[in-house]
Amino acid sequence: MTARLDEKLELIYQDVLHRNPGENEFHQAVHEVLETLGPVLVKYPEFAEKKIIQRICEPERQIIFRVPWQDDKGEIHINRAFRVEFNSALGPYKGGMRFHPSVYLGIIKFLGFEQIFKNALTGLPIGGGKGGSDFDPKGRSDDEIMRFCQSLMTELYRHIGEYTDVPAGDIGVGGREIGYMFGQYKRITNRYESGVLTGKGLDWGGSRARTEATGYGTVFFTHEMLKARGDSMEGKKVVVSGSGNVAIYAIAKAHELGAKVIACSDSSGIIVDEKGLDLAALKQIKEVDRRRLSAYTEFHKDAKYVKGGSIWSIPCDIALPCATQNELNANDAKTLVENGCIAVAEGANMPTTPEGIAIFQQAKIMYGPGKAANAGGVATSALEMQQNASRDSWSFDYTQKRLEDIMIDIHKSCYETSAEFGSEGNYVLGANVTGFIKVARAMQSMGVI
Ligand code: NDP
Ligand code: 2IT
Repeated sequence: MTARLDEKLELIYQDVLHRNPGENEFHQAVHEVLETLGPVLVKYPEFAEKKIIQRICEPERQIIFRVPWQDDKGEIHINRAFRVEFNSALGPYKGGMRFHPSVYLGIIKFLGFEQIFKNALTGLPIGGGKGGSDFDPKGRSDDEIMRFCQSLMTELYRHIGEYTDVPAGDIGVGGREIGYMFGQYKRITNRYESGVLTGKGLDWGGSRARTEATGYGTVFFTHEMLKARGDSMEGKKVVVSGSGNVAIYAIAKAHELGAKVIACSDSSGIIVDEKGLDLAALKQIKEVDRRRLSAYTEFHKDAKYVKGGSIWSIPCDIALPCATQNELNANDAKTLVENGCIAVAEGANMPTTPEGIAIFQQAKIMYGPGKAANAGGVATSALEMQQNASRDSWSFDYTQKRLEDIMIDIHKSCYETSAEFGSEGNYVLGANVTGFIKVARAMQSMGVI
């Protein structure tokens, strides 16, 4: 970790380390928030008195369970799944499910912790939670995915509900998986409870613009950062990491706003297309055919595929990390700054290492942390819950406008908070402090629970 904590916060952090051994990503996420809370405790000593931070750092409930399933050959597999119900001060636990072989408790806890503050920033009534499994969906058939989702939901159903905990997608979990999980939930409970999951299909309770929301929201946020400095997305050269749900719709919106995205990636390699990435080809490869990104060169012979390497060595004006945690380190940050990058906004959760963040901040380039910049996904999930509760279905344009307004508001409140606490333009402080104060006030009102 880079910055030092003041004494009181260091004690809290040491306790978190002690109580959660080996959970490095969780430690990192907690440290990053604590680094910015010093001035908040000076202004609001009652939060320290009521031990709000200690309570926020301890999940309300952590569920770990076995998921047995059979592959197409009849072989039995055993995975482990998690749901961490972190904080329900502002509403039912809300956050995605991640299916990736790297998943363990520490990853789910870092994601759940971040989710508390992100969800608070949306201004909508949602608490923070996250779940997932170490299941690897790569190379699995549709039937295998279905059996896995059904087995997972056979345990998870008893812990979730429209007023309790509302899962959604994340890495490895999209519309297909939400469909299989919703089907099993409905079958077990005998309830058509639309609001129990978000990211549903448009024919059965899903919200228009939810698929696009995270990527679109990240670009709306980037645009706001630029506008605050009299600039815009128009004509900017952009690099986006990843090529999944978030990356694809970040690319789409960046193009719509007049920027040119020249590169994206997956965990195997990088595609560089100096003409600007072809969105239709990307969607065909990733969403329809579910292939690897290297297939892009079949569509564009002049595009370059680079196996491995860092995407951040490609010169750009704007960098949008949209793949995974800690994918952008100090060297990458240095290279980006040296190459003239003016803005970084995180579509992914915690993609920049603490050392990378310090370099962006020292260079005084615009840096929008994931909690703020990728909040459009969960915000639109909350809009899906609103539509479900009122048995309504909104148009794409109306939903997108609500999303855009929410991102504008998040940018504004982060900016204003950064100025109020003497660090104008520091969106890390702005996002953490704005989110924290909201949750802390609600917790204080509800007593010691
Ligand atoms: P997808 O599964 O759709 O796509 C993930 C992309 O990131 C893929 O291109 C994948 O490549 C790449 N990736 C994943 N893990 C790694 C890794 N270890 N190293 C390199 N590349 C990797 O997920 P999403 O697009 O939904 O999620 C991307 C990020 O955005 C995550 O951090 C997620 O938490 C965050 N996020 C998602 C939201 C949503 O609504 N979906 C909302 C807010 C944040 P490969 O195929 O090779 O694995
Ligand atoms: O990290 C995130 O905010 C998500 N994966 C989306 C969560 C949600 O409930 O839509």
